[in-house]
Order: sequence, then structure tokens, then C-alpha cells
Amino acid sequence: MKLVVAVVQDKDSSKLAQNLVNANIRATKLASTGGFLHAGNTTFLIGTDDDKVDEVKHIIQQSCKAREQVVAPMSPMGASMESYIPYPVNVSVGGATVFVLDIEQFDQF
Ligand code: 2BA
Repeated sequence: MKLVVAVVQDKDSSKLAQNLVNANIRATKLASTGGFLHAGNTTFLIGTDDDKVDEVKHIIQQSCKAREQVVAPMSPMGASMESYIPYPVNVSVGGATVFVLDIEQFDQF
């Protein structure tokens, strides 16, 4: 069994959730925040059999798209220096950042 962890943009989360339900694939949605943009995103936890991982990845790929986002300069007073950006920059966000982990045990009580 595998755990697929997918970080997606909030705009794509409803579509992805619906497509997973349609494919009879179970998932948990967590509200998350990107470490770089400090913007909200959504993290899906998807426990699935090994032979379904490719299908899950395909559904994620079809449901999520990359978007350009302008990062405005942040005040050094209002943010930590490590994330201080002195001028507006374009960053391409997403479609999805996906991790696949081996699961040692899966129990439901
Ligand atoms: P954020 O950390 O808010 O990053 C948003 C976008 O900003 C990234 O898009 C990337 O294009 C850019 N970016 C991030 N860190 C950067 C840096 N140090 N320098 C320059 N540009 C940077 P994505 O790569 O598509 O990532 C989208 C979201 O996925 C991230 O939001 C984060 O929440 C998650 N993510 C990405 N890589 C990850 C990783 N290795 N581990 C955990 N979460 C990750």
C-alpha cells in the first residue's frame, strides 16, 4: 500500500476531490499553507493500493494546472528576512506537488 501526498492549489481542490470520488478513490483534504508564498493551498492524503498509484497520479495531473502568480514585495518588518522579496516576481505554481510513500501498516478500527 502507498500514501500519495499531493499539494495542490485551492482552485483545483474541488475538481480533484470530485474526480477522486468519481473513481472510487478515498482521500482526506487538509488545509495547508505554502512555505514560500505563504498562500493557502490544499494537501490531499490518498491511501491506495500499489497498482492504483498510476491512476491516482493521472487523476491529479488531469485535475490540476499550473498558474503564474505575481509575488509582491513583502515588508521586511512584516515577514521574516528569509522570505523577504525586494521586487515583484512571477512564479509558476503547481499543478501539483506529489509524494508517494510506502505504508508499513494500514488499520481501520
Ligand atoms: P509555496 O512554498 O508557497 O511555493 C509556491 C511556488 O513558489 C512554487 O511552486 C515555486 O514555483 C516557487 N518557489 C517555492 N520555493 C521557492 C524558492 N525557494 N525560490 C524560488 N521559487 C520558489 P511549486 O513548486 O509548484 O510548489 C507549490 C506548493 O507545493 C508550495 O507552495 C508548497 O506548499 C508545496 N511544495 C512544493 N515543493 C515542496 C516540497 N519539496 N516539500 C513540501 N512541499 C512542497
